Amino acid sequence: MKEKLMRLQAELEEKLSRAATPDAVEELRVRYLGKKGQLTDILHSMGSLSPEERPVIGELANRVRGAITEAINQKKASFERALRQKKLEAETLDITAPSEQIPEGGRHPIALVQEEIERIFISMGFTVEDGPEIETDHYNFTALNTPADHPARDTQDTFYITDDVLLRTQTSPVQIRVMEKTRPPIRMICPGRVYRSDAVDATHSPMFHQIEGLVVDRGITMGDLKGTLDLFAQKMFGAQTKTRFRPHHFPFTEPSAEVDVSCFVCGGDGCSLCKKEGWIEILGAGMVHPNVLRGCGLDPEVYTGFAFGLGLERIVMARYGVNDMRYLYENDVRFLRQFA
Ligand code: 2NM
Repeated sequence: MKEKLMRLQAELEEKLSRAATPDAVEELRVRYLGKKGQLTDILHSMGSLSPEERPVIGELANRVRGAITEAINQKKASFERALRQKKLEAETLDITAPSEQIPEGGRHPIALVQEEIERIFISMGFTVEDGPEIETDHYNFTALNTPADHPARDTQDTFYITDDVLLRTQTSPVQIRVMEKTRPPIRMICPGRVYRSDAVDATHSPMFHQIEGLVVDRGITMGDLKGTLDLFAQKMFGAQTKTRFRPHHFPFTEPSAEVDVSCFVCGGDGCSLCKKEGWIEILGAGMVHPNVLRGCGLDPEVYTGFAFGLGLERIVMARYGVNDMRYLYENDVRFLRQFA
């Protein structure tokens, strides 16, 4: 029986040395140490031994079991070590390797022009304000002296959410909100998105961007309006730029004007940009209507003001020679890259 045990150990150690996988080791463990394993068989047959032999063989059997268990565990551990080593090698990180090229974004041309205009007015002491794009009928129309039968109020022209709530058609409601809660002097511009029920084509979009301006104080005159817009036009389009005021009508200003700037391409001689006119229409403006001031709690006998509005898309298109407004919204990188 002693030889049997020694042979068993030698056999196991030999087989273990040739085991190539963790599964093969596990198979050996079951075969030698399992409930129906070979060592268990030998231990079961110990009943046939003499009382003198039993403790000696018993002790030997225990030592053999210990040795076999240890050999199997070590073999298993060596597989685990090898697997771990392989994993670590596969995960090796070269922190000195150059990174992949990260594509760099750029400003959208509308944002570029908006910020340029903001900087010009900030330099003249204006604040930049914003407000909700979803407005009430009161702020978008009534407070702006726009009568009930005015075409701008029609569902054909304005996106209504309810009878009373709508998408703002201009940014002037922001100015109403500022006049309601702050005392003059007020010098502000409000850039932002506005919405009109227009079909999309090369020059129309149901959403576009405006910047409106407002100055209210004692003694503000049409001369202040002209001086301010002249300076703006010169800073925006070049020192030689002239402005031209043509009489117009807006419900919220009186008098009102459309304002042209001399063409910054041809200087007024006539070219394809200005359609041989020499002038480009970019602004609407006027003296704030007394009804508007009064509605905001400002006495028109004490305070006067001027206001103006411009469409950003039109300026972007003229400035960069974009002939179709849809390019500004499609976000095709081949278009956008040109402004990066
Ligand atoms: C324009 C043209 C003329 C304007 C008027 C006001 C307010 F709130 F003071 F009444 N805000 N903006 C105005 C005046 C806007 O856009 C073409």
